[in-house]
Amino acid sequence: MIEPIHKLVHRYPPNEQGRDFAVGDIHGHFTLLQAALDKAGFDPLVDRLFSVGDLVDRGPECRDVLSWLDKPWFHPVRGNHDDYVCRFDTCDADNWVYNGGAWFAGLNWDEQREFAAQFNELPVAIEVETPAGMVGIVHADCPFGSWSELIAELSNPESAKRLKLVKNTLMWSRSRIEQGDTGAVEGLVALVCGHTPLSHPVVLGNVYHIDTAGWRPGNGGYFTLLNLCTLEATPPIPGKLEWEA
Ligand SMILES: [Mn+2]
Repeated sequence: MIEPIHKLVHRYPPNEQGRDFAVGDIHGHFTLLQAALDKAGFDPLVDRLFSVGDLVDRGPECRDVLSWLDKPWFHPVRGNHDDYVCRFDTCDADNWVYNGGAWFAGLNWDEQREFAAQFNELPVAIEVETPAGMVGIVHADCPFGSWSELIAELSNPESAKRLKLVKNTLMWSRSRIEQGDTGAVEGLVALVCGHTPLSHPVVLGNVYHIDTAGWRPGNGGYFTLLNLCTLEATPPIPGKLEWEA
């Protein structure tokens, strides 16, 4: 069955009151995330936090995700790890556990179904209007050269098989960052994605890769908060100018 657009793409109007931030993969480290928000002076009354997904697996606080999904200012897309939760009764469980999913196996059946129900509400793409223009958010990459093509495909996919391929790239692809592809995604001032852990954020064309492995603090990882209006990062992106040449 084809999912309707409102389930796959969420749209947000400009934030007239406060600031909008995006953050990279979280992987069950909500205490560390909150510390990064506090450091940036995040105000939950007016600011909004968009997440590139991968909310769970690997970290110690995966169960806390439900209370975060309740927060009216927290807006994640679905990452490949979140998609395991959506498909918990049909996915390759051994592969999932190998990739950090053991916490889910420790839940009882009712809890597993509750997590899956909530994760199935997560969109695979978010668009946010800002004074500078439209910002797109996906977990891994946009499979098309233009944002409107993606939205059209998600709204009215040619086939269920093709929708599966599109979602696969949205949640799993690393080819843009691995190949250093500087091609822009047209129709956006910025596309923000995570999925590939980096020592610092990397900007290729108008695509911002912001997973600085805040979920791996022992190895020097930290959370990057990207301001969606100014496209400035906290902490700042070192060497950003050479990537923009
Ligand atoms: Mn991922």
